[in-house]
Amino acid sequence: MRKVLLFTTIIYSLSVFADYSMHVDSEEVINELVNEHGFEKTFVINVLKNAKKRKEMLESVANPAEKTKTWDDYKAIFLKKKRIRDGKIFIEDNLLTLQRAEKDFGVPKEVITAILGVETDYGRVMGKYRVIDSLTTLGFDDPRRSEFFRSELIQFFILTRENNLDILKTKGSYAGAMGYGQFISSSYRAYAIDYDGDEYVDLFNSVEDAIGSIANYLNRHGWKKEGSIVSKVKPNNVRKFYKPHKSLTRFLPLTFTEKGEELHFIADDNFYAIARYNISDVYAMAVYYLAEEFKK
Ligand SMILES: [Ca+2]
Repeated sequence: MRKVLLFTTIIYSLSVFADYSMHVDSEEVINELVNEHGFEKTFVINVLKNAKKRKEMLESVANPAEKTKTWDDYKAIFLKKKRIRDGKIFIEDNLLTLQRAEKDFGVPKEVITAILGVETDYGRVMGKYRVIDSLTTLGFDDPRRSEFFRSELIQFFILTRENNLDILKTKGSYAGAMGYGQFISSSYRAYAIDYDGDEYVDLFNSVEDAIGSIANYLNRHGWKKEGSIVSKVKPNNVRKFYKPHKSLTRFLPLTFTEKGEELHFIADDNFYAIARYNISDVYAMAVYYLAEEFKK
C-alpha cells in the first residue's frame, strides 16, 4: 500500500503525467457524476486519465488581462480599427438575426456584436485548449478557485453528453469558455439557445445560435430595453448619483484613467448585465466603447 502511495506521489509530481483520476479530490467528482448524473464510472475515470495538466492555464487564470493591463492597454487591444471595421461587417452580414434578437430580448445589435468582438474577434479565436484539460487542471490544481472549476467540470460532462460533443476533443479558452460567445459549461446549459431553428444549440458553428444566446444571457441578467449602460459625468456630479446600498448596484460611479486624464462615469443596469458576462469594469467598458463605435 505504502509503495502504491509513494508511486502515485512520484507520478503526480511530474506534472505532465498527472493522472486526474487518482487525484485526492477526484473521488468526489467521480461519485457525483456516477451517482447523481448517471455516468458510467469507467467512462469518467477514462476521461480523467486522458486529461492533461497544463501549467500555463494556472498562470493565465491567476493573471487575466482584465487585471494585469491598464485601461489604456486594454482599450488599445479591443478598439483597434480592424476590430471596429470587422464588427461593422459582422453587423451587415447578420443584420436580420441581430434585429430579431434585438426585438426578442431588447439587446441592441451593437452590444451583441461588441461582445462577440471582444470575446472571440467575431468567432475567429475560440480557444485552442481542450476544455477537459482546462477544467481538470484548474479544478484540481488551482489554489484559489478549484471548487468553481470542479463544478464546471461536472457541468462540462453533462453538457457534452446532452449536446453529443466529444468530451476529449471539445476546445475552448484556458478557463474552459467555449464557442463564439465563450460560454462556460454551466452558462451554456442555462442560457444558450437554439436560434437558427434546427433544434440543436450550437455555439461553435452557428452564428445565429451565438447571437440569440448572448442576447438571452444579457436579458436574463437584468438587461433593460431602452436602458443605459454608462453616462459620462463631470467629477463633481459623481457624488449625487452615488447610492452605496448593498443590494443596489445601479448608479455607481466609475473612474477610468485614459491617457493620463481621469474620466468619470455613472454605471447603469445594463453595465452590470454586461459585467455579469465577465466580471470586470474594463471588460464592460470595452464592450460599451466598441458598441458605440459601430454606431458611427
Ligand atoms: Ca441551432
